[in-house]
Amino acid sequence: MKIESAKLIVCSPDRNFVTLKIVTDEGIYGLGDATLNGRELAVAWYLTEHVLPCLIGRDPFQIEDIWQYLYRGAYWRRGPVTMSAIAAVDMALWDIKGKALNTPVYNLLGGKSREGVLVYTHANGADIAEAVDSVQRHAAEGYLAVRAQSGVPGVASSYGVPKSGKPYEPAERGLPSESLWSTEKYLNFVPKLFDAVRNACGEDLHLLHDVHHRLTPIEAARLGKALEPYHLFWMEDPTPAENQDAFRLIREHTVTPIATGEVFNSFWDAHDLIRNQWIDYLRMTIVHGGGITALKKAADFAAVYQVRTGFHGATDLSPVTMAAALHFGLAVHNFGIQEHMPHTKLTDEVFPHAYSFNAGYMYPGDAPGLGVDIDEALAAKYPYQRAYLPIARKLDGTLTDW
Ligand code: EZ4
Ligand code: CO
Repeated sequence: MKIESAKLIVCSPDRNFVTLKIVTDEGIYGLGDATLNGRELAVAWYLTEHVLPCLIGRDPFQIEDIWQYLYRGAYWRRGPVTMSAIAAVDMALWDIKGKALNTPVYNLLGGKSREGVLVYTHANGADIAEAVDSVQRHAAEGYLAVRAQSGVPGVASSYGVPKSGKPYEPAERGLPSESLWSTEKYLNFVPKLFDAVRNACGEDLHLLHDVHHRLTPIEAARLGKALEPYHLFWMEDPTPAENQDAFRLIREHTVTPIATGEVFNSFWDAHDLIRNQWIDYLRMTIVHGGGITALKKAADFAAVYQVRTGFHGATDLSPVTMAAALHFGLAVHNFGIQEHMPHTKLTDEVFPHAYSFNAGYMYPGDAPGLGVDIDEALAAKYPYQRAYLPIARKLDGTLTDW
């Protein structure tokens, strides 16, 4: 089998997605997600101009060699644009191999280690009462794990809280919006939120919280300690992770489990975090981390240190990445949990898929390959629209981490 052609489908069914389609001379095709939120066209052009011409005529079964060709062969390594482009190719090749061998991708990754993939979803509210209500509603829908975020009194447009009535979607069309941030108000508030949520929901529900890189290490240590009575499943991205050593300080002060890595694009971003056991869950994603091939190696390394996976799964990860993550999560031994922020109805129509949710777990389905397709005619009706993630400023106007 040979790769005959490859193309990009850039569309915006409620939000932007960049999808790679690789077609073989046997008529089998594979899909890969190349969506990098707010920087979509950089990846699309990187693929179109620099990567796709090199793929034509290659054997799509040689996934490892093609990965090395695109990684080492570029000379310039790492970075979100490069690694998302490599990931898209990698996903499409695993999809093709599964279809050619008539088996779901989880079978190519070692087979089922479990029957379903535990997922957590997002609950949020403008205040504590609304947030508690939202957690309870998601638990009633069957979720066994829920992330709770709430508006912080005195801080307009807090992370994770939607503008009235709409589901939360961080990227917005047009230029970047601005949100405000106060560490002091947040740190005083969050323990009260989890006291209320835990009291209302009992001991069994898994509760998670995303700090979204807003704290210094010592502030994160204080928060982790304050949240210990509510035994969170994890505290996410407590501090930016460019300096992996920052997590040592947090670890020395609290037993609240820590998850990080949704912005990582290389195993090396996580190397010290894992080998020093400063984190409990690795949030790298298949799309931004270089594909299934790269993440399998990262997960296997993490397994040696009892670090589990907890992959990013917000709406900017397309249904193709979602499917890849579910196959991966069903197979690897050290799977922990998978984030699930459901896509809109329109997105699901553009990407028909075999995966499903039932009673707290997701299932990749048994279709060959990844089990996701794209309706190109429908996608064409929703052209790309420029969109950005917000930026954040402190109350005095200083730009800070969003
Ligand atoms: O900020 O998906 O855990 N989920 C998150 C998301 C991310 C966006 C970035 O594109 O942190 O809200
Ligand atoms: Co996050």
